[in-house]
Amino acid sequence: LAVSWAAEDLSFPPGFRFGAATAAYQVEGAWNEGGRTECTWDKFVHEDPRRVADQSNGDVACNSYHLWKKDIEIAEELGLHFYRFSISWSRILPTGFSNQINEEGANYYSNLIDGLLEKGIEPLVTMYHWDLPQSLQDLGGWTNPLIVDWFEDYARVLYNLYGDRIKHWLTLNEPLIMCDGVYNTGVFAPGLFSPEVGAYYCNKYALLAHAKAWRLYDEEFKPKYHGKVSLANQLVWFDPKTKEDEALAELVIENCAGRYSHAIYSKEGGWPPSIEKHMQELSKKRGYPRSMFPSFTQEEIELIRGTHDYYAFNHYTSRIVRYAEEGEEFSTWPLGDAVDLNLKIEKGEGWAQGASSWFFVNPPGIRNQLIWLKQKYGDLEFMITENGFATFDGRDDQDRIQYYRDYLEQVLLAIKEDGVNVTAYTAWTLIDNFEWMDGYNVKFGLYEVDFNDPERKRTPRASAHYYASVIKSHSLDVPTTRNEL
Ligand code: GBH
Repeated sequence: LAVSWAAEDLSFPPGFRFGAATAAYQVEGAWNEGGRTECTWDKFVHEDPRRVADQSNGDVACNSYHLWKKDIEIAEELGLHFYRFSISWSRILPTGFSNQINEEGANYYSNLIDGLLEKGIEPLVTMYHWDLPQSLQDLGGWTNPLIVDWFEDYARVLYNLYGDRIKHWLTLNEPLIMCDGVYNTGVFAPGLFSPEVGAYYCNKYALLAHAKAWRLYDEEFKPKYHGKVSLANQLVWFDPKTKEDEALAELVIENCAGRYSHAIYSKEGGWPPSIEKHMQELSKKRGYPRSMFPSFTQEEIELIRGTHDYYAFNHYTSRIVRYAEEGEEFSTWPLGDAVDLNLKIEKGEGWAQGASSWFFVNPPGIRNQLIWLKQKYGDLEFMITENGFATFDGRDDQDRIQYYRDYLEQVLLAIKEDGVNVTAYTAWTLIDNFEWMDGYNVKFGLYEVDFNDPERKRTPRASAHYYASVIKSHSLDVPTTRNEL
């Protein structure tokens, strides 16, 4: 894999595009306004506020439901080419099902889309960013095979409402977190813990739901709207500690990236063979009569295979993988239960840490990830749909600027030295928002939000000025020290 060096030519290819992202539950607020019904995150945080570090919730958040025009102003000020936001399922479909469309909710997104287009900013839509209607969760949510149809119905509603104006869709944000993150840890909504079964059933139905939504667009909407549909994977990069650990690191990468990609992007389709085999053996060992990891039928393999128009992924951090030494306690897989692999997952030496416990800085990770994906799945179009840095308070965020600079440089190297076709980069996030279990303690925003102010005033950080100048010059050849918009 790549050795990292400094890029000489710091300009981005002419068509390369820059954006920023948010997600509905993290910014909108208005949780019970305008016909929106309860989602899993509402219930999760209301039921027991201690689930969130500062006992906060997304009831008001950035109040973007009312302040969306401010968000568009910010996007314009930054010079964004596109703005990625997500749609709240229960704002559009109060029953969770498509029998009833909430007009007020539908209008909210329609106005947001039109407002962005008026400013020449492309709206990029995520259909699902973890806020499942509670009504569907009560029926089993992502472990119920019927979710595949419910999601397809929801997707149809969205294509009908907005398909004329949306050119890039993402079906699911980070199925790894939706499934492994939820069921293997119990710390994400809906707070269920089922590492041996829940995570893997969710994994299967998430892929099928994506595939159905993709095929629906491809058959009925693409001919008239010519848009592209994908899903946004969460990819953590893993380096082997030594040469002896290489095969182990590869297995861990397959468990993180492959389990949500192989079925869609590989030529043969289906689960990554190494993972399927491992899970079969493990299931046997644990006394299950069949694999905990549900298999696909041939028909399902064909349904999922090839359901992409581009490869989208979110990336923040890396880890080092090695075999555990004798007597040492094993690590779990990323976001997983201990699956009887004698491995250790650690941070690398000298890696800086961001404000989140999981956040370690390793810029070459994003380049290695891109190279791996290209080698594995071919010369696809890649869009980075999230990347950004976690801090605590403060507006002079030089460490965030450094993170953006160094990660973007590695993206440039992947494009120029490794020939990876990366066409877009998305900063997480436009404005500080509800950072899930970290509440409002941890900040990812280019703009600071004052959560004590009823107006939720948004103020640019130093990194906002930096990102704006990168976009404007279409290059990293800009000063990293504070400069004005
Ligand atoms: C993204 O998730 C989300 O899409 C976004 O909503 C969120 O605000 C943003 O990132 C910042 O957190 O290194 O193996 O311990 C990221 C979800 C979950 C990614 C925990 C890293 C740790 C995995 N993160 N995960 S590991």
